[in-house]
Amino acid sequence: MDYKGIELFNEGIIIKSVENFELDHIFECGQCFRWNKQTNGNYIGVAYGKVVEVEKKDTDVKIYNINEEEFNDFWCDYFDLKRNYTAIKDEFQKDPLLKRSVNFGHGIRLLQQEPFELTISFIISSNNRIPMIKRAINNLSKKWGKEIEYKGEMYYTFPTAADLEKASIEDIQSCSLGFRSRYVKDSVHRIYTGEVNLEFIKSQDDDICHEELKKLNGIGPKVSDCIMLFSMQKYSAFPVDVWVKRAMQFFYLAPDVSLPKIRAFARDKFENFAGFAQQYLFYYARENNIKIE
Ligand code: 8HG
Repeated sequence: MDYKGIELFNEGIIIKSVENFELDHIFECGQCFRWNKQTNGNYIGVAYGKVVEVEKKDTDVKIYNINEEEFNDFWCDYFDLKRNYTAIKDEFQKDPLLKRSVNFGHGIRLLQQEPFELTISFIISSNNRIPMIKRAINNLSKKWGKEIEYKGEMYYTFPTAADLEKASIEDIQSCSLGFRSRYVKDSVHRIYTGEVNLEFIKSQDDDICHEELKKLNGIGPKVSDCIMLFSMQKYSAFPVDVWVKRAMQFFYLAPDVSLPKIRAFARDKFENFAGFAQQYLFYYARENNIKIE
């Protein structure tokens, strides 16, 4: 457990003495698209149909707009608070190469996000940049999600498969999804009809989960790894995008290694913790704009 307990305050709950929890590291490390930094440093996000605000105060974390029951039933796992990240980092820090990335992103935690939202979001992520991905997801949510007011502002939940099934291909295109629109349309339909069951896929072991997700159009190995890592708790996943490729080349491998070889090397090296290693590497490489000669 990475926290001591919780207390209540009038607007939500306070998680006491939290370890390994930095807002910027968690929300900017590439795993989520619906959390935004506010001018006061807090983050506001929409997840599982709720608007939630998070603030860090010394070693306490305040979560606005949730109650104790919701924390215990749900948000505690969403923030992966039962996991001991110190133990993971201690192991990684034995590797002098990984140590630099771990120290840099020391407050990263992998959020346990919603499988449908992440499937659609990471289909949108292919060949795309994070600000554009965020914009497209926001457009879809505005058009097909549910409106919720928080502190006088309007927020939108991520649409359900039933909500999105109503959207035509033109509607989806108008949300700036480009060539990914037809992949989203097709995946939504197959999930909506039950032909593809994400909960069943989530219940399978890592390799089957990876293969099953790839059966959807628009999902290759990298997108499949992101979905299983960020919403299905499959921690042997090692998504290799351009940043992780550069980081692996920079730290471990020759420059001409192929993506599947990088993935295999990392899964062999980090085993069931590959996904955590990947996140420290992705955040380090992207924030420091590392380049390979
Ligand atoms: O957390 C991520 N890890 C990896 N390996 N790739 C990611 C993450 N988040 C994210 O958006 N991507 C992909 O990287 C999507 C997009 O193709 C690119 C943006 O830098």
